[in-house]
Amino acid sequence: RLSKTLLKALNDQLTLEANSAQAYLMLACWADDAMLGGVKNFLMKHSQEERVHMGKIMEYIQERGGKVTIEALDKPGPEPKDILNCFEMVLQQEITNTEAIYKIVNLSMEEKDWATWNFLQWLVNEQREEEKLALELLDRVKLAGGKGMTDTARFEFNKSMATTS
Ligand code: OFO
Repeated sequence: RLSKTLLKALNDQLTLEANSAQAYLMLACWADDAMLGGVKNFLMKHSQEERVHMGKIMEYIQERGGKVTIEALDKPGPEPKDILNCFEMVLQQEITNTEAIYKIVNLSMEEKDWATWNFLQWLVNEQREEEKLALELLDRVKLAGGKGMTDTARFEFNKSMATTS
């Protein structure tokens, strides 16, 4: 059985994943408005990934006999100022998610709940990948000119994002 503390932490994480999905959705809509269809595709895929994380946590809580609580979501925002700011927000969000997951990993260790610890390793690996990708993309935006990107660089970057996942 999950302890009360771990159950609460996992439910909070479930909400955080759902909020991350909302935040990616907001960024995707901003990209659409900014005529960045490739960037939008990428952000939409990531919004879905966050929903997958949410679903996995939900299944895990239920598998351990815990009660899932579905909370209201936060309004994401404000929208990014420009393409550089958009990818800075992506990286910051992933870092925040990683930190939250590490806290639950610590908790599971303290409680010697090895099943939860083991389950969380999947998320730890997932976050390592996501932070790596977010860092790479931020570098790519900077190399393409960052805030001062020319229209051509913007076009090329957007095109390359359509196939990035
Ligand atoms: Fe972006 O990964 Fe979930 O937490």
